[in-house]
Amino acid sequence: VHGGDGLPRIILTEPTGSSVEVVLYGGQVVSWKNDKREELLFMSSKAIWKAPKAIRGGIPVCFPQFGKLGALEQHGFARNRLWSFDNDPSPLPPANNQSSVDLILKSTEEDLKIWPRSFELRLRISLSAGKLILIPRVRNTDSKAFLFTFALRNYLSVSDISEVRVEGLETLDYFENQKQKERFTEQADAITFDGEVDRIYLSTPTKIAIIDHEKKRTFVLRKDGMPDAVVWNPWDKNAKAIPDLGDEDYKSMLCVDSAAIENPIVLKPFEEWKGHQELSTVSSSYCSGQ
Ligand code: TA6
Repeated sequence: VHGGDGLPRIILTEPTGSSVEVVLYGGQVVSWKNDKREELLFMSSKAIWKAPKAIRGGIPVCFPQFGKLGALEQHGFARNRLWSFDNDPSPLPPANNQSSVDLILKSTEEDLKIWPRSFELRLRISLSAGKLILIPRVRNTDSKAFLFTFALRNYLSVSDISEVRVEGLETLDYFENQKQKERFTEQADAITFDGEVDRIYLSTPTKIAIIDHEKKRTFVLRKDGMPDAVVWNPWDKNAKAIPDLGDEDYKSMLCVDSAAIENPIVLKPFEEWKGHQELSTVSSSYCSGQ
């Protein structure tokens, strides 16, 4: 299916009426709507839907490097490459009532010049009622071991960032603004927002709740194989400096990412790493202790 912006889109639907839209550019989820047809993911009002940059919104894949921590471009190159359909996704049979698509990115000759490691990066995207599951896998197809950092960057759509609370990261250590030198410890009971936040929370629980009071909606993020969680909102000043982000867009977005950053993942030849992320939503009666 072709979207209005010209990029071909894969659309997954399920019987209750929710849907997901995926583009091969970046292997990126760009929309997730619930059964009431409300959009759950943020997409920038100034998003640019073409190379060379990643699309600002949805769920970009950061690989083989998160942030600027290595020699590669910020957040690696997987998010601005054209992925393909994966014809060999056999080890993961789809569960009942799920609609899925399997994508793959393989290193090209060009990629090998900037990151000389041959790999296969797979992403299964599955939709069921109220739930979006992403399963990334990385296979080392090289003759030597390599390591990488990784993140699924979830741009969540929120009604008003000042009214949002994140639970599940309290008392954890974190790095500030991508600087991996000094560790801080979270003191707050829950994270709230009144200015820029750009933190990598380390070794988090597998469940994080993002509570949007105004919308009476809670996102529940469950993750496996990706021990860290990045929380990012640029706030007003930084938002103005990001060309593909509307000046006011920061108010309606929050990134909470599933990530493996502090301890890079090491793969020997022929080994495969697998992660798992599940996003779901519940309405306001949700109690975070449950
Ligand atoms: O959260 C990490 C971070 O690198 C921030 O510092 C901020 O710059 C953001 O990601 C956006 O990165 P991007 O390359 O998508 O503009």
